[in-house]
Amino acid sequence: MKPPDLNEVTWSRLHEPAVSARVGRWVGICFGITFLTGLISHYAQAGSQPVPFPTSPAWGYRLTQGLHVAAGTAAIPLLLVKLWAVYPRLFHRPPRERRALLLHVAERLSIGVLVAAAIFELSTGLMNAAQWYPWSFSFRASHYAIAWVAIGALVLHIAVKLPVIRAALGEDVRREPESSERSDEVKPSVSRRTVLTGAYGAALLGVLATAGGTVPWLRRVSVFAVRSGEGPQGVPINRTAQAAAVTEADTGASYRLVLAHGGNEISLSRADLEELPQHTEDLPIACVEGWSATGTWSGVRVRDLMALVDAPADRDISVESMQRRGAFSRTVLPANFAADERTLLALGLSGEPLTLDHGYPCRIIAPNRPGVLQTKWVQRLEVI
Ligand SMILES: Nc1nc2c(c(=O)[nH]1)N[C@H]1C(S)=C(S)[C@@H](COP(=O)(O)O)O[C@H]1N2
Ligand SMILES: [Mo]
Repeated sequence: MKPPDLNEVTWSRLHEPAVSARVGRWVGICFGITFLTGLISHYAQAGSQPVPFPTSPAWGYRLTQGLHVAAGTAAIPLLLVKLWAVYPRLFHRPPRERRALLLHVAERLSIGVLVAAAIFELSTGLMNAAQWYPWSFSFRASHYAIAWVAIGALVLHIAVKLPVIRAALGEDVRREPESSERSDEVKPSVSRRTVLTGAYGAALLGVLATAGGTVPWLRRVSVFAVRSGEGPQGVPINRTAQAAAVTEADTGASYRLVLAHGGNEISLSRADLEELPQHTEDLPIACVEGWSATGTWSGVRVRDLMALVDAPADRDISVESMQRRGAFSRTVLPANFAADERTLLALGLSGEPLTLDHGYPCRIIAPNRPGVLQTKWVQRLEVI
């Protein structure tokens, strides 16, 4: 008995390169943006940087990380439509001839790697933004490593498919052909334009959802934004004091900030900090999750504080939180951040003392610094 010809089972013009190359082009653009902005974010968070991450412009990380999450979110529906557009090819019969077969297997393997890496990146990124960690591996290390796999496989894929992509993009998808050259065509119930418009529309929704975490007027329509953009003193809270196990007792009258440099050590109460020269800066909190918000912070310059223990200006500072556990309980403030006059140990936000959830008695706020490193509930600053 003759087996059914799988090549022809689900063929329709919706599954032709004219559609998949168009959606694929946007998947590629989104992955390019997420890759480059991801490298920036990874570098900004690296423990040691051969070239210091710049402190200006203050809104730089806010922009790059906003783009990262927006492009990644937009890529989710685009990738799904792209996979749907090409899936009938999975059922194509492999060629018989040895050399052709080898090439076919190599192509399938590389596409398998690309698809797996792309799905891994988009799903872990989305889950990280939603603060859902059903895994035990380090998000940052694995998201970063697999990004290289995804981008490498993507570049290879584009290179191999370039002739097909070129021809497909040259085709006019607005005009539906009256009849196909193929007699076996399954007549699709929607047009190619509808499929493409749907894909782009869904991607745009993803961008709006992300932007809603940053742009105030968008918040009301961004039902998918992971943070509402609202919080005490006009800035959202990421981790609350309760979640970080920081109590009112820790932050009460017995609270002391320790400044240390070699053998020099002094401790200051919150009242002592209020006696020091105060400065006010408008700076954003820009979270890796993509949302950001500008606050009007007031407090003491970190460089003024470190001068109290005769610290040289060209040294990294270790920032220790009262939070005892977790990756962000201790961070490093690179020398150029510590020296920048906009870098504050903030005591207040919006003209009021910080709320406990925003880091009372004091927190770090520095320009162009990833939100995760804007350490709250600071208890010790030490020259490294
Ligand atoms: N000690 C400590 N500081 C922290 C965090 C934390 O978990 N622990 N979260 C960081 C993250 S991820 C962000 S985005 C900002 C958010 O600051 P906010 O809650 O005041 O908006 O605080 C940062 N500071
Ligand atoms: Mo964050």
